[in-house]
Amino acid sequence: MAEYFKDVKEIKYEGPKSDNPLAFKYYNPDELVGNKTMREHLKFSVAYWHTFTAQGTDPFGAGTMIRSWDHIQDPMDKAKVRMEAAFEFFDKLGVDYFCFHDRDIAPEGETLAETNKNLDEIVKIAKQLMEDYDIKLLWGTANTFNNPRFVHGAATSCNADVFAYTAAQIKKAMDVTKELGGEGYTFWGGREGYETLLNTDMKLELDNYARLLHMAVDYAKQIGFDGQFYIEPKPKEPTKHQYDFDAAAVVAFLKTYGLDDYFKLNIETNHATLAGHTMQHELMYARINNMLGSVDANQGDLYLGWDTDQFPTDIYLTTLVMYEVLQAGGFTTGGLNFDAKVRRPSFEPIDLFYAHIVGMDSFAKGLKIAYKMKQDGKFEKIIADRYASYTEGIGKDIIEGKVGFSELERYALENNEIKNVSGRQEYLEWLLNEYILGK
Ligand code: XLS
Ligand code: NI
Ligand code: NI
Repeated sequence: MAEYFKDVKEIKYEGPKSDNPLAFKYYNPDELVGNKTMREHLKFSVAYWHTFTAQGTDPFGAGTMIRSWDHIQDPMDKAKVRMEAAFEFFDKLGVDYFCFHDRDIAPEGETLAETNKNLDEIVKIAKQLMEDYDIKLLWGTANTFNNPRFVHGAATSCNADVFAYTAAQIKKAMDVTKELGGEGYTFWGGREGYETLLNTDMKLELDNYARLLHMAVDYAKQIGFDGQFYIEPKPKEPTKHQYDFDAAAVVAFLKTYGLDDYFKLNIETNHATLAGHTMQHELMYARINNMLGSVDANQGDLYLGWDTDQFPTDIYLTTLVMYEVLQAGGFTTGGLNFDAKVRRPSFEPIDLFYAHIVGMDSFAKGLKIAYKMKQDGKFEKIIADRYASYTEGIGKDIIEGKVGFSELERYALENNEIKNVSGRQEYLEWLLNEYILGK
């Protein structure tokens, strides 16, 4: 097999003193953090679309990426070579997982039948490579947003033929995910939303979206796919409003339509930001609803209002993400998928390594800090103390449902002096800094 990333050898752990940018300073895969190794905690995954398919286009400019498969004309030949290159990359980087959309890995044909045939051919190659390199599929998904047929949405399109096509495409993507032993299957509603309510039957669109998800649940049972289903919230982009707006909207949707037993959430940092939330908020919301499934690890740009999907480098972010993940008991089926792309001017192949390495090191460091925070239990204790009033007296009665308005009125009338204590935010931010900066 040809070598595609000739300038790079296997990326190794060299420790914090190393100044080699092609080595890990913090990610030491077999190092124990608690009773799990870093590799088991973090479950890193590479996103095929950003790293291997995307060319660096933006609304104002053409692709810039230089890739060793650029010269190949035939789309199937290109898809095959790219797949081989991808596995060399996963292997050199030392990740255990990847994620893909059906259309990232194989080109569309003239008809759906031909498209499916193309996909089957590439999946066969992927399966072999997965075995050869011992790489697993974190989740698969279908791209039901790029092709012009999805102009009005996919499951939420006004056009029933598009709904049918979407179902057929997802059915196939689920087959393929199962074939590759995928640990999950993600629904990201790229165009499941609207541009204007003046032409939109919101009730029908939401009902139809739920109908499609129920069909997916039924089909999973039919074929014996036992991977985890995820919904990935995002408030907007490409549509003006997406129905899977944020974790809260998705949890409510799943409960409304009786789907909550079958889905967890795949939370992405930049989507949280677009929804006006912190990533910690989204993760916590998912966690307290037992729906924290997986993470699309990236970060946005403070000064740009769209999904820039940058590689995560912010240690405050990675620490708080891992703190939530640890609070949830760690990943089971999910992991940290780098749904992130190199900047358009970072067009050389080596930039792909630099990008993933800084992302992995940032999360490794975040994991270690978060683990210490959790072990010390200081934040948990502060929260427990803050709500102590609910563990005795009237608070306990409230929690236990022993009192109603009349009893509470009687209590309040007798209790004229209410005393509050400080929320200590600045102290807590100091405490977080203590952990981040280390002693
Ligand atoms: C786009 C989404 C997408 C999903 C997979 O913003 O993040 O990449 O993760 O369809
Ligand atoms: Ni994503
Ligand atoms: Ni995104």
